[in-house]
Amino acid sequence: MSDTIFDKILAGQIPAQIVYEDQDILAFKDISPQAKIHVLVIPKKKARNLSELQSWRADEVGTFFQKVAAVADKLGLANSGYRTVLNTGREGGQSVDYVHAHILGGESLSGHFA
Ligand code: DGP
Repeated sequence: MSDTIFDKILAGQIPAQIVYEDQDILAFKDISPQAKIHVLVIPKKKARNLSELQSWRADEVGTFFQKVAAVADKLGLANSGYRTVLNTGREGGQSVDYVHAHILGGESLSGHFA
């Protein structure tokens, strides 16, 4: 699997504004924010996209999604609410082939999808 920009952020080879990190995930600000708060969460165990998470153990997938929610809480979004997005593949609008959850919030988001 070739290195993506997110592999390089995870390896510390290029900078990012990290908002949270633990043994399982890294959360950092999106370089092109689509809302007042726009953070990306990646698992440290690499997968290209949501589809590939089917080959993970259920507890690994569960940990990832629990931690996405925990990052949203840490960002202060639990009460106000927020949007999570996972784009998969070309027609899904995925531009970086390293699975990542978008957390968007800090303002009222229009419509049902970004
Ligand atoms: P997606 O379209 O779902 O693959 O989203 C990829 C996101 O990654 C997009 O919103 C912009 C963001 N992004 C791309 N390159 C960088 C980067 O070098 N640093 C950061 N922090 N975000 C990036």
